[in-house]
Amino acid sequence: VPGFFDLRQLAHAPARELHNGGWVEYAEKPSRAENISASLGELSGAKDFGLEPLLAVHDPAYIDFLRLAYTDWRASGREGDAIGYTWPIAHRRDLRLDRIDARLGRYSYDAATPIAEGTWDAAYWSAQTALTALAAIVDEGRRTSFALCRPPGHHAGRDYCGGYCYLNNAAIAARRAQQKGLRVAILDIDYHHGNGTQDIFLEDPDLLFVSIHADPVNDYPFFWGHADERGDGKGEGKTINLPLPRGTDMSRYREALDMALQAVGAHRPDLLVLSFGADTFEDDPISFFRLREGDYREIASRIAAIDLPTLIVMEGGYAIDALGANVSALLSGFES
Ligand code: SP5
Ligand code: ZN
Repeated sequence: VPGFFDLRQLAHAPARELHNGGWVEYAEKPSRAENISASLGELSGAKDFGLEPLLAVHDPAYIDFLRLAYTDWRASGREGDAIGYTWPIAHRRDLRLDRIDARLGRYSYDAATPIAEGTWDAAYWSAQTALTALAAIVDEGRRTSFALCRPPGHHAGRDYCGGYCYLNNAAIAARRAQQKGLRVAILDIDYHHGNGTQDIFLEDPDLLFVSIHADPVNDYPFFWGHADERGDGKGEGKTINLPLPRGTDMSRYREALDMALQAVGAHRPDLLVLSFGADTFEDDPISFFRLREGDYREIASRIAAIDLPTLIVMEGGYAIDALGANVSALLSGFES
């Protein structure tokens, strides 16, 4: 499976995040990508497709916010990384305020997503990596490709960041594929619900979004990913959420995966985008499923069996020393 990664994605390195009422080390570290890259060997760099495919998913005012937030934070006399502390509740007025603290609240929904000096550059190249991996399939005829996206993307919506995500890499690639005339399904198998991706395609009748994740009754992001969220308007039925309990192992996961794959097949897509998080791993430090390294190979074999061109986009996974082995196990299931 050809893999793609750009060294500029390492520029994003926030120092800390708010967790359990105190500051802890930021879990989404640059070394995540380094561990995967070391395990996979040769990866190709990203081509530059510019801002246009990003703006096909994200609000232009949100993109401006991401580009300027760190500079404006420092210009307002602050130290460290930009992070909000006030968030509007769901039925907010669309106030376009200038103060950096207000913009951090307006364009994010949690305290896990600081904006550091290298954040914009890294997020930009992470998205370009997804687009480059898509081009390997669409323009070069590859069957499967792997985008080592970092920072990840699936929690980022049209006009918000959250959950270590700034630009929605999978959504940006999926939308570009749609614009090239392809019918697309997104299967999200990160431990956490892909709320940003769901929101972006919620009313889209042509794109199927299926997510298998920890039940948001107990786990982040709490306010999305419940089984009764099925899509809105013309997109009704094109969002499928399969929440699973903490402690889920491969026997239970397999049933959900087979249901998800049946729905993907029934959608008759030309392309599958797989949002892959290795935070379903048994030793993940912030998650509570019990998948093992060998299970990723089986998951991939089952996905490969529905026989679709597949773009794999990296999302979460925080057991850093095991990440490369888990990603390699997944990719090995697509090669056989
Ligand atoms: C892409 C992805 O997997 N995002 C997950 C975001 C989860 N954030 C909420 C959990 C915060 C736990 N932070 C613990 C840090 C320990 N160093
Ligand atoms: Zn996750």
